[in-house]
Amino acid sequence: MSVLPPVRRDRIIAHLPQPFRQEAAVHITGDFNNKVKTACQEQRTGTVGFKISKVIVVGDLAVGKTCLINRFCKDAFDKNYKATIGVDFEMERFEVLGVPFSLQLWDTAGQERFKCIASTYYRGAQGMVVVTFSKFLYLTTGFPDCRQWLEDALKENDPTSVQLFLVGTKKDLSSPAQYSLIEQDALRLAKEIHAEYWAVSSLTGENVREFFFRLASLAFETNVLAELEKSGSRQIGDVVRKYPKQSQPIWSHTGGLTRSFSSLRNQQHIKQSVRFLQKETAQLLSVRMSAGM
Ligand SMILES: Nc1nc2c(ncn2[C@@H]2O[C@H](COP(=O)(O)OP(=O)(O)OP(=O)(O)O)[C@@H](O)[C@H]2O)c(=O)[nH]1
Ligand SMILES: [Mg+2]
Repeated sequence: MSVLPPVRRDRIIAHLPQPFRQEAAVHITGDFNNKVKTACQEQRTGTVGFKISKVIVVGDLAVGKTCLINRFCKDAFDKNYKATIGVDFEMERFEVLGVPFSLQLWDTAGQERFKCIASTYYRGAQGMVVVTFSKFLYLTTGFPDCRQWLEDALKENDPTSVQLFLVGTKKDLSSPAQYSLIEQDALRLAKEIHAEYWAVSSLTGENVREFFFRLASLAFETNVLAELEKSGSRQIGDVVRKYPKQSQPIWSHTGGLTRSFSSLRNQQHIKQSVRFLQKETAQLLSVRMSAGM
């Protein structure tokens, strides 16, 4: 029985997407790590195909966090501002090097009064996207908001294991001359906070897909490398083969991975993931109910 719908055709990643600017990338390689490619070919990616990687999107109110997520997940743009109450999330499924991979994108509220609720969702993030309105820089001096958001979000996570992105939104609102000034400072800030910088427009869609593909790919690579490290010299497939083979694949649409992970152990893993999601969804509903939504 299929638990999740198949991965959309336009969510398939076969090569590592390149950064927006080489000088603004923390991770500079032409393609996926060779070990990762081999592990995917040999279906030795452990539990990665069943994991949900959590990404939190933070930043001041009205900088464009929700629009960024909606442009990517729903290919929609709303020009009217509707503040996010507390938090919201979207799930996006990819297929990277033939392996299914899910991102859970947490859209947090920028308004000060919801910060307390939103911050309870920071924990366990593997990716963090600090969003800022690029033009703030042009109008003021620097990105004063970014450092505080980053500091707060990192308090709840291990800074060494979180991938950071700095995203400047509303690129369409800057002239090319303004934008080139903005970019110089943005690149400096990105370097300082060890984040990869992207400039996007949710209105036009410029760089939005490229950004999320890059994010998903880097998160995937990190997860596979962690699995390989965990298994050490053991072959992940060997562990799985200790368990009896099942007649029915767990997620029939996931192709190769299903064959490697038709084990009781993985059923348990799926149950854990589902329980985790149910818990977080219940919390989210109670937040919405208490906010009268
Ligand atoms: N021109 C332009 N406007 C944008 C863009 N992205 C967002 N906006 C507008 O900016 C406003 C705020 O966008 P949201 O995505 O709701 O902002 P937010 O960061 O989620 O705000 P909070 O939920 O309050 O934290 C809306 O009116 C959007 O239409 C963009 O790329 N270009
Ligand atoms: Mg919002």
